[in-house]
Amino acid sequence: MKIFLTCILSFLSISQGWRDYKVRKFPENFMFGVASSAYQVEGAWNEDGKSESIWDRYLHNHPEVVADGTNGDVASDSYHLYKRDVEMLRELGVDFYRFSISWPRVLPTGFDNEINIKGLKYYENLIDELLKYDIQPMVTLYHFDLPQRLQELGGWANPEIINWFVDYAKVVFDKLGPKVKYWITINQPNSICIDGYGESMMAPAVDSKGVGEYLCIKNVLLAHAKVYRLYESQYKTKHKGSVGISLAVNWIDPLNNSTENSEAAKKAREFTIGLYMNPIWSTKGDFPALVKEIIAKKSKEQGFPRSRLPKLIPEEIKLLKGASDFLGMNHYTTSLVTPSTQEFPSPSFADDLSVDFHTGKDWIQGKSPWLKSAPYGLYKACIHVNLEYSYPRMMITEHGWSTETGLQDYRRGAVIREYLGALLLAMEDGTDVQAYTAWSLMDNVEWTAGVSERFGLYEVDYNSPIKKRTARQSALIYKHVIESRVSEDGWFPSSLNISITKKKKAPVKAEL
Ligand code: PNW
Repeated sequence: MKIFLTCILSFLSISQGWRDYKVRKFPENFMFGVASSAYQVEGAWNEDGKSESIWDRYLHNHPEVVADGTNGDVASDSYHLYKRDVEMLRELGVDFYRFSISWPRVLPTGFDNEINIKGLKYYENLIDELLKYDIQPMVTLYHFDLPQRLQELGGWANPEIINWFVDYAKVVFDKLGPKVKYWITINQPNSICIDGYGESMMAPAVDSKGVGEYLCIKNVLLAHAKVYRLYESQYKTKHKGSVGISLAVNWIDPLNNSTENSEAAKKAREFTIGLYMNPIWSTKGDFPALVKEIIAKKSKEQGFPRSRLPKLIPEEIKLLKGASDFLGMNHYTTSLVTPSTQEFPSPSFADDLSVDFHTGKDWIQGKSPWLKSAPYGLYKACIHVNLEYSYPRMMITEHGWSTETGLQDYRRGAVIREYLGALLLAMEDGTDVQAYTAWSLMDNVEWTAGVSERFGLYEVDYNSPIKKRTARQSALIYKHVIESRVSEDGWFPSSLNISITKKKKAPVKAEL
């Protein structure tokens, strides 16, 4: 009888694309962490010698762009309350804490001619407090808060920023390097460049649509690569750390399997993932051929003398290729696309991309308009990256869910567990993932959404003078996951129906 049932079940699982039921566990050396970023939690925007960042300037001058008029002047006040933050990390039992360094806190002029010792000391104190409790720091050098002084010189659109970023990284590596094993150079180039220089959704809100985004992307990637090479040649042997970059790798599927929609999805993946991954992880290097072709063609039609996407010269291609010890994957959501029927401003990134985004029928909606839960998307994103880029080492450096205020956040806990379930399946199928990071440790200033969208495992009471932090239900769920190393035992990707056709390397164990 038992054998009979097993046969039926396996038949069902194969025919439905389901996986066998078993408890899947994260390996012992897998690391669980949580993340935050300087502007979003620190506050103390002008204390102890810190200078103005582009976010200070933007939200001071334009409070109207923020949903609830808040800004990061005080935020969660982590600059003063970091010991409480470490207490929370200990409660959760995380292996590491991903936080970012504020460039204008460390180098008030933006340059390394003047080092703000007090600013550096803050990060040293935080790191010491973490290490005291055996929590590894994972340090992001740049999470959106450029010194305003450098913006006045063009910010990420000026190629000189590559040198400025290297100078800044040197200061940080010299001071904090011996204590840090995991470095992220830059967080989400797409937010910096597309949203900051095209769509005006993020600081510096420079509207240079169709041109500035691509200058920025090239400079961001080269700045990352130069800092990677700096660490590799001057610090790696003595500090024994690794350096990666965090990219937004959301999943994109066609709305249905029509040829046009499938092509639109492929194009959208090249514009949102390939544009950043190709130069570092593809065997050929360079920007994706399809992206180069589309932008060159449109630029010509628009009367530009050359492509708006700058070229990468052979030395740059060489510098970029392989310039990362791991891929930091920030994964939040999935979208379905069709070729666009809209008129976009021309030139613009949106026009170059020309797809319309849709959402799946039964996908649950987060508080943020762009956020829907579709755990299978994380699985597919991992498999895509494996097949396109030969199984890179990865860390999930962000994944999270937004809600209203309130401690009963059942959905956040459920979403984290479901996504971890998907991750376990991707790992079973050969994905080399070393870490998962929940965004975020606590509520924080969600850029122009202010504090109207809460991402925290801990709620922050912004009205309380001590910015009281209280564990939400999801904090307890995540703590349990970390302790047991088991996620949603019963999570099956029932909506998953893909076949792995291109196998490049051995570790694929199971096929769907
Ligand atoms: C990330 N999307 O941004 C950032 O790294 C964080 O600073 C931010 O607070 C967090 O995720 C939540 O938003 C994203 O549209 C912004 O898919 C947009 C998307 C994803 C991540």
